[in-house]
Amino acid sequence: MRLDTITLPVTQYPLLQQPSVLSSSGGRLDIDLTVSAGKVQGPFGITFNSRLYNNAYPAPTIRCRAGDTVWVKLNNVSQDNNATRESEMSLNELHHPNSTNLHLHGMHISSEGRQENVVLTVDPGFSFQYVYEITPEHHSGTSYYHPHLHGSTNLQVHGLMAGAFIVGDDPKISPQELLAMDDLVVIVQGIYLGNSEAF
Ligand SMILES: [Cu+2]
Repeated sequence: MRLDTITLPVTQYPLLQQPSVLSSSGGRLDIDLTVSAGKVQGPFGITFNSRLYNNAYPAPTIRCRAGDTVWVKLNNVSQDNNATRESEMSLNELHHPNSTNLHLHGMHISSEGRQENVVLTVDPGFSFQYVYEITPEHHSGTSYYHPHLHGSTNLQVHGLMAGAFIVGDDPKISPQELLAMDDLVVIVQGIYLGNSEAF
């Protein structure tokens, strides 16, 4: 099999842009994530309407340390759901496209109450205050956050609702060489542009 080399005109593409960063200080971070309709301008002249966190893609990077408490108020200001056929839909079929919730993918935290609770629903017009207690023993590393409401997860994640969630290295136990390095965030997402009927 022969693999052709495709040469893309590099100058047409901007350098890697970093999402904005929301960092904890003094053991605490208190932020708002607002979900609303927004326009995505992708490569190759592709533009489409989607749902975004804080009208940005990738969404802002959330940065904290082990032992922190992270308050995230999720505000859903999307339009009402189209109620058509929703009562007939099963759990994992596409339904309630503008309802959402928040999942911290890769984090080791409680799945109850106001923490990593993916059975919560935040409907359009409502807010929910998440409070994540990051244990002092939590590993450092890069995780990510995204919606996890069954029925709308696929639509929303593939519409570019995702952001990095970084637990920074512990300065007491990490080599200086690592602490001196910057974190560059790259989020790779598949974009679904199929016909989604009324949604
Ligand atoms: Cu996930």
